[in-house]
Amino acid sequence: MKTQVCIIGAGPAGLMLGHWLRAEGIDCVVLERVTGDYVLGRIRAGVLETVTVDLMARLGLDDRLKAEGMVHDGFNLADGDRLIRIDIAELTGRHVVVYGQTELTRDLMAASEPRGLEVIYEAANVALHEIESDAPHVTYEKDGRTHRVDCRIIVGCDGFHGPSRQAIPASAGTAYEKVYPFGWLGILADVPPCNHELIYANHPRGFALASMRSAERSRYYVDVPLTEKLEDWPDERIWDELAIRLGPQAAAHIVRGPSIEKSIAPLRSFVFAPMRHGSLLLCGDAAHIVPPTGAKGLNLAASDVIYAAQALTAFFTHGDHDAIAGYSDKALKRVWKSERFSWSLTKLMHRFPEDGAFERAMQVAELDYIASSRAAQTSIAENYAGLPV
Ligand code: RFL
Ligand code: PHB
Repeated sequence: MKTQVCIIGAGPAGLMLGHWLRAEGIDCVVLERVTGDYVLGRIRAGVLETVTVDLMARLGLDDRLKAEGMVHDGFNLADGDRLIRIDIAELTGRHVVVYGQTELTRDLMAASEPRGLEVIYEAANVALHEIESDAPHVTYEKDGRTHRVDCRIIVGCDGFHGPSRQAIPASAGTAYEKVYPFGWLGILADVPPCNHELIYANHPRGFALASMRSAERSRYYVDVPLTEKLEDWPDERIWDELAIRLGPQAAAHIVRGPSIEKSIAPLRSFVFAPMRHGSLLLCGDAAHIVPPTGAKGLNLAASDVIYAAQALTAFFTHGDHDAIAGYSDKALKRVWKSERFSWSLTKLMHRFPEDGAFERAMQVAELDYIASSRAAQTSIAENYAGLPV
């Protein structure tokens, strides 16, 4: 097969990019390792910045997002009995939208066939070749045969563990990494949320987050040591822990119910720079990971897609090589700011095992400052709502 752009990975980054390129009349194909159902089975992000909402609108795929997405004008930081509300709308004139990554991916998937975006699921052993040349190719196996895709550009949208970043020689870039000593244990349940806005809580027993997917579906998290096993966390233990960590006010409104999904996700900050090598561009989790505390992962994938799509459009329609060359610097500027925000909110809201009384005093002082300063709240609000693209 011959095409202009071969996209690896049909998560949100790969599908958003594929739809944009198709709309520009650029030929592309998307290769995905697993089935569509498997992709939809992953429960991940829940909070969309304006950048992601606007991208779905630009793609003309926001009907359900507009109808079902929940507009949130604020969120809360809890520390003991204190609840600090960050009024995003009042401080920035903006808001975020609660709409699950699963639903966003479903909307992108449903539009693929009608719009002529070719997505090949269950493509095994995807491998990248000659990425330093102007004529790279990708091979994969399906139905017992080896297939080859010849293209001009490869875009790696294949997440943290995919083959794209690994195809870049280690000497051609730098990997920046911080691994945190805990993971988030998440529970999804068909019960009404305990609060109409998100609550991020810092409690002596650890972190907790109350989030949601709809008025009838809740998503909660508690942080746990990386050594914890899922089987040691029956639903009741998670509900008990949430009731303690989220504080008495929220606990009074928690409705318990059976989990429909439960998983532990490790926390990591990671950036690979540059995000381009030869004819290969990286987008989304393939290039960077943030801890989920700022809800930035999916939104960063969206901003990468915008920069990559603009560069590829300029390249294929006007032969603009500089656009491709400039992609990484442009994307990384926004990536690093989201990395900083996610890291700082993680440090503020979690109890690290290595921390002592001094570090805890710093958290209390920072939360005091945030509670009393409009400037501090504005800074948090504008980062949470999303920095400009
Ligand atoms: P994805 O969603 O990981 O999609 C990558 C796709 O590439 C496919 N793939 C391959 N395809 C072909 N050949 C191969 N060899 C391949 N290897 C992998 C995969 O099957 C997959 O379909 O990356 P993308 O598109 O960059 O999107 C990024 C977001 O998914 C991610 O940033 C967020 O979900 C991060 N994240 C969260 N972000 C939030 O903002 N809030 C959250 O609550 C939140 N929770 C999470 C998360 C990420 C998690 N991961 C990665 C384990 C919870 C988890 C568990
Ligand atoms: C979620 O609803 O899954 C969620 C919300 C906010 C975060 C992380 C996860 O910061």
